[in-house]
Amino acid sequence: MSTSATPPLQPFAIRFGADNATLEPQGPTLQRRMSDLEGLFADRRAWEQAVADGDPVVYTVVSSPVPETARELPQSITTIFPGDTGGEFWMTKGHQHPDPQGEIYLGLEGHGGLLLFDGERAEWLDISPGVIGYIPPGWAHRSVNVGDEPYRFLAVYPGSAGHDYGWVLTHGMGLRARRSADRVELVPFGTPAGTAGPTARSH
Ligand code: PAN
Ligand code: ZN
Repeated sequence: MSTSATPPLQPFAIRFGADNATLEPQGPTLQRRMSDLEGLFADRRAWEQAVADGDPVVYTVVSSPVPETARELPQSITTIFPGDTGGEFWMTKGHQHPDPQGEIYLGLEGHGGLLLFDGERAEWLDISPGVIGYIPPGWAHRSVNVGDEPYRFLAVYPGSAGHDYGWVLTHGMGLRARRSADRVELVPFGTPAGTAGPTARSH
C-alpha cells in the first residue's frame, strides 16, 4: 500500500522551450525583484539604490505541474539575470530544505555558481551548460550568475523537502561572490562590501 499523502501522478512528458525557458505543461511561476531580496546583499545602501532605481527583476522560477508533495519529484527552471549590487553578483535568496533531502541542478545556459553551506563549511561549484551540481542533504544552497548573460538551470528536488528561507538570514551562506575585474572573488560572508580580506579566493 502506498504511504504517500497523495496518489502519484500518471507518467507524462514535459517539453522545455529553450528559447524563453517555458515548460509545457507549466505549473507555478514566480519572479523575484530586488525588493524581494532585502537583507541579502552585503551593501545595504546599494540594495536600497537598486530598489529605488526601478526595482529590477533579479530572477524568475518556472515550475512544472508536479506538486511539492511526498514522493513526487518536482522540477523548476531558474533564470538569474546578469548584474551586481555593490559588486556582489545577482543571486537567488538561497534556502535550506527543512526535511534534509538532496537535490540536483543541471546548467542550461550562461555561467553560474552554486554556493553550498552546511553551517560550518562553504563550497562553490562552477555551473555551466551540461554540468550537474549535486546538493547533498543538509547543505543550504544559493545560485549566483557570474556571467554577462542570463544564467539558467534546471533543479530537481524531492517534493517533501520544503524551503526554509529564514535559515540563510540567520546563518548566512559562508561566502559571497563578488565581481573583481573579470574574475569571481569569493569573500567571507561577513566581509563588508569592497574590503575583501586576505582569505579571499579567486575563481
Ligand atoms: C530551486 C530554487 C530556485 C530559486 O528550485 O528554489 O533556484 O531559489 P530560491 O528558492 O533560493 O529563491 C531549489 O533549490 N529548489 O529546492
Ligand atoms: Zn533547494
